[in-house]
Amino acid sequence: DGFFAGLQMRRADEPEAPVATLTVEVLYGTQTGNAAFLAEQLSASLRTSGLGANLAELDAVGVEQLAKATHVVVVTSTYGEGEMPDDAELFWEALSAEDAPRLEGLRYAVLALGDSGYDDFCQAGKLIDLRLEQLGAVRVAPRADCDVDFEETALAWSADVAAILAAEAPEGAAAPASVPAPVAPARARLPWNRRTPYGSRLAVNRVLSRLGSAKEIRHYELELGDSGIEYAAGDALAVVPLNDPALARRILDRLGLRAGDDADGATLEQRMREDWEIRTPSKDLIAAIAERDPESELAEMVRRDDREAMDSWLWGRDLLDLLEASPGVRFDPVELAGLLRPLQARQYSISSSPLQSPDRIHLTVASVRHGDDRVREGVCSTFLADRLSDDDLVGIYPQPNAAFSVPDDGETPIVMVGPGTGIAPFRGFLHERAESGATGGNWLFFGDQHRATDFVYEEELQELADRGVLTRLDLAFSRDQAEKVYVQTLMRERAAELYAWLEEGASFYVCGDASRMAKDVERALLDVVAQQGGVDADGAAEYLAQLKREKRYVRDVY
Ligand code: 2AM
Repeated sequence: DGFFAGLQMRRADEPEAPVATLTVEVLYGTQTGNAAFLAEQLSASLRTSGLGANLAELDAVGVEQLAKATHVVVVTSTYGEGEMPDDAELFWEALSAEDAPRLEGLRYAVLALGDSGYDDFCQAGKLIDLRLEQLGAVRVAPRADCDVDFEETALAWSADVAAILAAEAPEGAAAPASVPAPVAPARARLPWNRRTPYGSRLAVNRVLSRLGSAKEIRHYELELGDSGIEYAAGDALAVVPLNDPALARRILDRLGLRAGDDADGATLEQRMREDWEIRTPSKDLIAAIAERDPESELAEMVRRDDREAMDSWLWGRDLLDLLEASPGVRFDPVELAGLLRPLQARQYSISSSPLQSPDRIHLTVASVRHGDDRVREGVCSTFLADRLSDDDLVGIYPQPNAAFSVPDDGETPIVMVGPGTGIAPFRGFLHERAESGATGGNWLFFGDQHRATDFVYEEELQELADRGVLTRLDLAFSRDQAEKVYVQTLMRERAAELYAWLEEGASFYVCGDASRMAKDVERALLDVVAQQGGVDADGAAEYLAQLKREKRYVRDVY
């Protein structure tokens, strides 16, 4: 009676597991693959300790199926402003419905991944945890909320939960001590990671946008050398930046600290440069400044707990701005170390295909710079753009994104919507389809502010069109006419054709801005389906849900 029996596969080299005495459904919701990876490891640990483990995406599971299970572990990330990851949306819709079935027989635990830089930290995991409880399920272990450096918390939690579940098995499950440390498979699968990134040479750094553009979009090529890194079109690359040393020095000056002071075995300046986020203030740091400068505007907002006012005040301000607004505030090096978050690697969608560029990963990145009096710069985009000399190596590691890939079947048509730097993975897709001889149609919606300055990769796209690879190109340059024209405007104008492509089995991809563009594109898609398919809003929503289930509506949005 395997709930997902088909997924319970045993590799030939795995030892024969004893007959499982208890089966755990290990369900994940993932945006970049971290939650899937952790769920996979947990499943492996459970199996090694003699339990059954069925691994599946949340969206692959119906709530009725959940009602039949005895034990479930949910590992989910959160994306955007507290939203479910794309492969957990359908699950959440069903679980949060008023008529969701009671789950009294179910015992569960939730591991939540998130980023404490956002207000709705770990929101997806929190919601699922609470809803399962409301439906009568019994929590066997407290939820853990992991921040961006999730490894340690996640591994400790997984070991605890594996032990608790093993103890719940009626008999025969191995003692928790035998649960293997899941670190080993992590290394085997991902030889390069945040702690040990591969040092890559930046071979190309070229500006794509033309003079006069509001943006600075660059093309980068990073050498893979002897790293052994393999990648797929649609994957992401993590880049480990270094902070701007001039900014680090200004912050230290402002705090009255000396660059050469010792901070845990390194100089303060070095740690500012390599280890901590010094551009965006952490919540702890904001609270600490407010506490030491109770008369400040910031302190007033913290006291009122006014999120909106705070967000708009913080917009465009960096850590140095906060310190300058509260000039009396001082921290010693130990306090500072406690208040700054670890420097994160930044992830970029890869813009090349391994078939066309096996030895170099290409990135297409907008340099973030704003401010008049003092230019505030994006940490990693300007590290790549400005701060690397020819001898410097850049720390990188791959972040596979198997969900965002060209269809296995080359005959399947694809529709790609990627304005701005959202074009990145689709350049990779087009190269991939060209090199693999895929015959399915390739339709790209691209756009930006102005054709004259922002039409990146114009010649290359033209050439792909001439070769018959790029079957259709629809361009939305929003500011070249009085009325705004966006990618979704063109989708609506081409409704009949777009719907015909979907009906022919096309996959539909979206990449780029999550906060507005991706939402508007989804609305346009729903309208196209309703209008052309002759269905109401519910019918269109179901059509889209079906595309999602078939992995034919996939997004890489941020
Ligand atoms: P705008 O800035 O002229 O309004 C890339 O940034 C492109 O996305 C720009 O042309 C920008 O137009 C456009 N854009 C802004 N908001 C958008 C939205 N909600 N949907 C789609 N495109 C949008």
